[in-house]
Amino acid sequence: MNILLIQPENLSGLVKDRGFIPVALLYLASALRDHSHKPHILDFSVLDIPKDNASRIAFLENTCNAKIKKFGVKLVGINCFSTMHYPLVDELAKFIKRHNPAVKICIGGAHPSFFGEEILSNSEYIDYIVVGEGEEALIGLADIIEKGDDTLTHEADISNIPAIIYRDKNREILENPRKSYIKDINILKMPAWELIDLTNYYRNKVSVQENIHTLNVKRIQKAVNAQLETKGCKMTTDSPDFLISMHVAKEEKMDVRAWNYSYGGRAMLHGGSYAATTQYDVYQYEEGTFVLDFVDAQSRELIWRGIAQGEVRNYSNPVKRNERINEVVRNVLSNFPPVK
Ligand code: B12
Repeated sequence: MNILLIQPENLSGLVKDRGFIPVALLYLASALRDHSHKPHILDFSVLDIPKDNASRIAFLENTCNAKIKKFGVKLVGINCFSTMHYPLVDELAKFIKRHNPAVKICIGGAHPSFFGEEILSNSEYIDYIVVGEGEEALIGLADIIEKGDDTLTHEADISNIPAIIYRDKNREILENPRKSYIKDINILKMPAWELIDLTNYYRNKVSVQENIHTLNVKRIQKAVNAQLETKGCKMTTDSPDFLISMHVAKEEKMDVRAWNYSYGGRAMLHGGSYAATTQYDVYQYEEGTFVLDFVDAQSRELIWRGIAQGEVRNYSNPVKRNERINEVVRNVLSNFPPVK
């Protein structure tokens, strides 16, 4: 059965960055898939939500409804990450029910795990709450809904689902106890990463793999720019000769797709033209590796690469850290430009 899993938009005023990896939904999706269901993820945290309220509501409604219609969805699961997310979750449930009254809505996450009963007492739109780990409960619910809505009124079926809060046919709120927590998390399937586009979650265009403090990225860029200026290259947005992509690997043995710009590597534009050399695709780097790739602006071929290993560390003293960054960058760029 097709199931739509939704992460609400970002908390306004709290979160400036776009995109929170919907870890819970990815785990739930892989569990559902393992039981022959077809999950789809709709992550509003990576979408550009219109600011004006009427347009915002229309956008949320239309986006949900289009997915529900496209996949013939009968069950929607919404992640309620925190208490602050709850108004967004209830609002989404309302928008969905307004156009799809037969669609069942289930929510889970930190807030509903503690306030499930209150939520069902007050919300007209939410049908089920899952308390705590949601894999088994959501699969159980999906299996029942797939058989047809009527079976939901059969208490025998639903009472077998652990850790779920629901209304019976008299609209009385019932809570099934949790049997136990998942004792061996290794039984869980890997999150269904392929259901999202990871590039949507990069921070400030620095990839998840490059995971380094934004300020350090800025310092390194500044140092690179200063070095390149001494070599006669000027930053430009107008017909550049080459692009630069920077990668910093903090953890051991990290794959870095070195110059695929669609991965959002931070590109800076400079003037000056250089000969092409060999092209690389995937690398493994040890902790603290700092890589600067120069890519031909036209052909997108790698023309030069500078690597420093074990050089990127956390310095508590900002002056020392800046000196170190400048030194590392100077060393890396000492052989640039390559001899034609
Ligand atoms: C990692 C984490 C973060 C990361 C999130 C990384 C990411 N995903 O991108 C960061 C650091 C960014 C973060 C930020 C915040 N966090 Co935080 N975070 C956590 C933490 C430690 C783990 C959450 C997690 O990913 N767990 C792993 C997944 C697999 O488990 P899960 O989310 O619980 O999901 C399972 C179940 O809940 C359930 N489930 C979840 N959703 C759904 C949906 C359906 C349909 C179903 C059926 C089941 C279900 O099934 C899932 C799989 O078993 C929790 C504490 C904790 N130990 O849970 C706090 C926690 C969730 N965070 C909390 C808070 C408050 C925040 C912030 C609001 C803090 C702030 N003021 O900025 C922000 C909000 C971020 C946002 N999204 O807007 C609180 C929420 C408490 C509350 N009642 O509000 C928690 C509980 C910490 C705490 N004890 O205070 N957080």
